[in-house]
Amino acid sequence: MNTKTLETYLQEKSALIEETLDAYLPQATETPKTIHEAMRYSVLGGGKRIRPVLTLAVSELFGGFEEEAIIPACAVELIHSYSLIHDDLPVMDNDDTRRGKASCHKKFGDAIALLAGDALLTHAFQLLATVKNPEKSKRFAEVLAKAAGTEGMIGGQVLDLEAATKDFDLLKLDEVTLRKTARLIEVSSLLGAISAGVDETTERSISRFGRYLGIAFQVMDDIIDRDGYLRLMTSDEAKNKAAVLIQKAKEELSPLGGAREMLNLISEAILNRKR
Ligand code: GRG
Repeated sequence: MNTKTLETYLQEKSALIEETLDAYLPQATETPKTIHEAMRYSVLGGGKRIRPVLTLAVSELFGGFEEEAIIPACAVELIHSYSLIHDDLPVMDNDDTRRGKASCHKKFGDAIALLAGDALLTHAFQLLATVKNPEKSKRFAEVLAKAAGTEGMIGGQVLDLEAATKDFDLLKLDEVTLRKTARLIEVSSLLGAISAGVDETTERSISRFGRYLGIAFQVMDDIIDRDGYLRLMTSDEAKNKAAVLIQKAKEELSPLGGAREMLNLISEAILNRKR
């Protein structure tokens, strides 16, 4: 399998994700229109879709059904999109642009952007409630809430805010990264495994795989933005840290058997990413 194949795979999965998100998001014509427009504006037509692609690719590795995995895949992308809207707000990072266009609050105002984020978070769980298998529906909601809440992304964001006013060391930065970025990427992988119905040991391996990938993803993000880890190490050292993590991620996959080629390629693409 070569880069071209990965590119085609990502294009195909992104198209499916876009189509499904489009179908499940409220129409912009539904009242109140502004909030629906803001939700659709922020979710559709942009982003690398790395998290939902991981859900689909992990499910595929274990022979899961794509039509089942696409629901948790879209739910995780809705949560990710909400976090970006809120992170761009003036009370957080105050960013004017996101995904190559005006950030949600720049286009719709702070109040609608805040509410659009809230609505996307709510909508993610509404989507999971549509899963026919009640056990899976419950597990999806449970693991996603944990990864997005104070144990994960929100907790990481708080630690990050606090770190800005305190001493910053590698241990603290690793903890922020684990919670703020890696937990959501970890759960994206785990959702695919749960969807495919794997055993507990395999779930744990896949979680570790996603966690290593998630930390590496943030390290690479910091290299691209010349921020975060680059405040504590050189770019070469950071790249080396990411490479070790990607290697560990791939090692988690190797005992699992199956056609791991695509997940290996996705892992390598994270290490080589330029955006
Ligand atoms: C809930 C306010 C709030 C924040 C949570 C996730 C987060 C913390 C903030 C978002 C900003 C940020 C830089 C997060 C780190 C994770 C990260 C690198 C996000 C960007 O993800 P990509 O590159 O974005 O996958 P696209 O646009 O491709 O989906």
